[in-house]
Amino acid sequence: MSDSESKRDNLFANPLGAVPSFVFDQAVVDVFPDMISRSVPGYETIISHTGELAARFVQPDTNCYDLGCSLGASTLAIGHSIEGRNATVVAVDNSAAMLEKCELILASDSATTAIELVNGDICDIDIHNASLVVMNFTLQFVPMEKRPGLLEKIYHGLNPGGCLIISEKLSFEPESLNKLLSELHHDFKRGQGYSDLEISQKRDSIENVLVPETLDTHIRRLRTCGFQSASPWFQCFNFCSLVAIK
Ligand code: GEK
Repeated sequence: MSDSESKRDNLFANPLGAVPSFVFDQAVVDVFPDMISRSVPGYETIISHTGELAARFVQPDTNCYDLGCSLGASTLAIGHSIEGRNATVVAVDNSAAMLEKCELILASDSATTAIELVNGDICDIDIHNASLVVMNFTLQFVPMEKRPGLLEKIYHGLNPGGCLIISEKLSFEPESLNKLLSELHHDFKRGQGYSDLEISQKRDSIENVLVPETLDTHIRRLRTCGFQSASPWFQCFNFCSLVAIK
């Protein structure tokens, strides 16, 4: 199996009894591409358009940040889109297992853009001279009380006109709407071959680990930070990608 291929995700296929809280460990790394593409509706679309947004926004001699890079899907989409601009992609993740495999995947890729891998917490790293910051499905894992400070740091690290992409699972109000969009997501997962047991055990495992917020909360917080504009550019069921411009 090559580094870019992934095993089928069957981590929740058998009854687990007490379901452990979800962590980004080696078992998840081994199935990650299969897991995320069968769990997140629109994942491939969001990754490829991340590259297109990078092509529009990344300026010569600046930095791009991929926060929560996992195996580098967004990093590579950006890297391929901005070749020849003398820009650097800084790819950050706090899972050592993810970064180890990410490094192998990047090493076997043809992208010539400079990529710096950082093993660290995105709440602690320095962000500066950025024309693009991407958080594809990462903010939802950051403790709620750290989210405003992280977004303020990103805002200050972006150059004027710079772009932030945030992709997230959303929650909805009222609860009836939340239930509908969540059921549509579970129908999507069933269509991708996940069983009811897998869907319910995964849901239990990410409870309190992945904490979604409403679209309104995201937009208001971005505007409070000072972003000139912020809007969803993609949504499928309860998954959304937003773009915010400084
Ligand atoms: C993709 N963006 O393929 N600091 C650093 N990394 C973190 C933190 C943190 N505080 N919290 C979580 N992570 C990728 C997918 S996955 C999304 C991103 C998912 C990392 C975590 O280790 C994991 O690799 C990633 O964020 C989230 O487009 O699995 O749903």
